[in-house]
Amino acid sequence: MSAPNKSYDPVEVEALKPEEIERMRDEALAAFAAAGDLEQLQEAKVAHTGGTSPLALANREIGALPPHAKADAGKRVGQARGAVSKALAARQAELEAERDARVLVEEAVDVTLPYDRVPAGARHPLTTMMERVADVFVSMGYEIAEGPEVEAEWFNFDALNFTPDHPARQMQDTFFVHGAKSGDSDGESGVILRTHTSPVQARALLDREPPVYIVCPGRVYRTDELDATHTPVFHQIELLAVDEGLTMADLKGTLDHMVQSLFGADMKTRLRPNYFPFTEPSAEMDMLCYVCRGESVGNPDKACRTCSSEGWIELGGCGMVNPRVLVACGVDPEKYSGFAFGFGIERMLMFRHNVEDMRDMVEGDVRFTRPFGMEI
Ligand code: FA5
Repeated sequence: MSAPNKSYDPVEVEALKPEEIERMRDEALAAFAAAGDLEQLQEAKVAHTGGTSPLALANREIGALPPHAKADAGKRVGQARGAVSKALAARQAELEAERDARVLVEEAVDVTLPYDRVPAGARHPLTTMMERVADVFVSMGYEIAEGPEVEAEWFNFDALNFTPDHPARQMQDTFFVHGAKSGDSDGESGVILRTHTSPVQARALLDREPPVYIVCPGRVYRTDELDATHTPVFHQIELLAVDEGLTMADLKGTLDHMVQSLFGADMKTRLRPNYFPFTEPSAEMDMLCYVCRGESVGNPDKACRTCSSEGWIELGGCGMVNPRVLVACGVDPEKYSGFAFGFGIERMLMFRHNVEDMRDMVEGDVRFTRPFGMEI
């Protein structure tokens, strides 16, 4: 409080008496302290700092004081109002902190609780890989063709120029559903699980008139043991083109286009002589190593695990359709020629995504499929 001023009568205005102002201040401070939550504090704030609060009204009275008394009264009211707004801010911060702490507890989520929602599924990477390859050919105008997995021996072998004593027909390579009926004068075909997608070549040629451009993704079966690089049930993609004037150059161009679409514009393929009964000439097709692009060859500093530093990866088999197959399917080999190729999707997935063990693809563990994304 200021020093007594003889020419000033503090009793001139009741509301500005020093003890009155102290009372107003103390009441405000007590109301703030008593407010138990932010709502009550808001009410106390309106009552003690609002336009009609005692201190605001007292402030207005200052104007009515004689000039010599204004400064002293103004100082007292100002100090009281300052103390009130400081106490209000402090209590506000206190109550907000309490509220935040309470909300954190009340709205806490236990992320370790067992989760009862069914996780969204996704297609297997083998399926999406197969579709991706098929799409390359669909965009070139090829048609998707299908054939049965339980297949007539005739389509799987005879129509494709496999001789009756070909080793692939043996029980150790092929799952037989039942063999040819013995003593059957019509020589009725046995029934097997198809060992490759090539029987769809014969089915497509019997179904359609050339020109024929088909791509066939599908599941095939062999009596191979399940190991890191083999499975008894796997997937192949078959391609067949039969038209007038097709040559090995068309085959090579198509293969290059496929690997460039799937692996990048600098990709290329190479052909190595091979033998398949249903193509002549036949070749093994390799593509430039997807990882080292051939740079690991003769370069121990850049050794490549994907291609064992050979620079090339084996993709599958291919060749010009054997005229005997065309004849067996009623197509004139004098007029038409064709090319075909087929390869394994599991092997492609292995080297494209560095999968070291093929068994991971068939065990159905989502920890394997999840990194491929939830593509549907
Ligand atoms: C064939 O199956 C021929 N039908 C391919 C063909 C089509 C040649 C058209 C000419 C014209 P092959 O037996 O090599 O060929 O098998 C092709 C691919 O299937 C192999 O390169 C390999 O990638 C895959 N494959 C073969 N056996 C298995 C297996 N047990 N597990 C996983 N993939 C396999």
